[in-house]
Amino acid sequence: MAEPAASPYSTESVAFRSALDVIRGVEPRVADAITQELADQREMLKLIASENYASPAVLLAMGNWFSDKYAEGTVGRRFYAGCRNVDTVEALAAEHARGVFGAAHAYAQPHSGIDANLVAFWAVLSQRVESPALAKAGVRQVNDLSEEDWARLRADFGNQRMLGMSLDAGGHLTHGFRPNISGKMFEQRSYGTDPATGLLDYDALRATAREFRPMILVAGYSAYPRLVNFRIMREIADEVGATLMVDMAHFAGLVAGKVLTGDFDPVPHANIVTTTTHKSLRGPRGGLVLCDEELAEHVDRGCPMVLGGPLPHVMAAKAVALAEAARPEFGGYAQAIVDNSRALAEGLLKRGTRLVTGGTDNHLVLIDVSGYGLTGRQAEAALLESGIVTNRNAIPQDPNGAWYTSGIRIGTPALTTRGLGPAEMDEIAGLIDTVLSGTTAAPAPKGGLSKAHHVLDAAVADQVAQRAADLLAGFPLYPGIDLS
Ligand code: DSN
Repeated sequence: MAEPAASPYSTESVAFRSALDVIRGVEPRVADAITQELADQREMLKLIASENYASPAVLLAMGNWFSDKYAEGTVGRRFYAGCRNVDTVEALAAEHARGVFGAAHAYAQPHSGIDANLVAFWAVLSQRVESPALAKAGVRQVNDLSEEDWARLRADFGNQRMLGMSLDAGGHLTHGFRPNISGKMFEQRSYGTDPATGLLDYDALRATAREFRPMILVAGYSAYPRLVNFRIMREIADEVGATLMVDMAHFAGLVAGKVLTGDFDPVPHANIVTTTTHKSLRGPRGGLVLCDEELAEHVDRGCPMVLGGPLPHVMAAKAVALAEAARPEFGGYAQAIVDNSRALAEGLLKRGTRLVTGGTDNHLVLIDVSGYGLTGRQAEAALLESGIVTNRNAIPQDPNGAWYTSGIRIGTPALTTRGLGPAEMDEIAGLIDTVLSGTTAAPAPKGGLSKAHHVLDAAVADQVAQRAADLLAGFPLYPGIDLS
């Protein structure tokens, strides 16, 4: 009998082509959208600092029947029967997370970074507010409290303080700001950066902490291009009796890859660390909490405290991604992210672009586009027209506020995954400068200049977009996947 003909496609191509065929049989428009998304991502010069490209193994680990399982509870202690395989993947995700980050405890259930932060906030409240109240009342659980004690405890939950980095200095909305539930739960105060240097001002932070005496000191950022010294952060937290929580969502990949070590590795210094798994860590979209032994039992109450049922298919993908991050080559990837970020910053600086803090030590660069006479919104739109995907971002003391902004945040995790290096970063810096130099603010209808609209010669945009496409063609995205 003749051997079946070998598939002309790689294993990865066969897997994704087959999956799309199955989906196409039910709702072809979804299959088409998935196919188009790959085409779009292949053509974009993706500089969004919080995005990346997960591996085929991570993507495939998410698309299966684990999606159908309910598994409230923790490993080995579920509220549903039939969870032995979910236990396996959740335990693996936690084991890999502990190994990669050197953490005492890991909780892999949060669905996102916001959820991970909520778990952390309520773990601290459980440890520092609820547990003492239960002990004082001589009961084991909240249901056993008298109505009076329960009312007092509920008031105490809402009467605690948080100190976090200000939004315009690069902090995150979930670090106690009013539009997010964290700002409604906690009385919040912010610390910021030195107006002269743009760098974190630890002396001012210490003074604010001494005066404000927060229960939680939050460190971590989504738009600060420098390192944070977590040893100093812990000293300040200890001095004022605060729990140190670090949100490392943006730089978790740099911690996993051992680029951030010693004082700059949050895990040995913080009481509790949260992260997303999809940014520089390059896993599936999701969250993760790491903590010391004292907080472990409180963190494990995340579901049902603030989380819906865990997503076992995503926990499976987290386990795969963390296994990838444990490999020695991930260290090379993490270092290349920072090398590329520095090259991008240097390429911009030598062309006269203003950067917040004058450079970068991590995966992101924050451009002050006011030097080009633009708002962040205008710059973002002009770059998009030119095939460069970024996001606008407030800069310290931003005169244009959080909507129009004066900044553009760019980051290198995604393009580094594609294999681009410092030479390409220099060229990309040139493309960015060409677009921003060629863009002007459009006149406003009532006179003056618009903050929203811009003018850019279509020929310049087309030329840059073509060069970006040519550059990317040399670094194929998912080279093993052929859907044609
Ligand atoms: N959306 C993420 C970011 O872009 O930084 C964090 O919320």
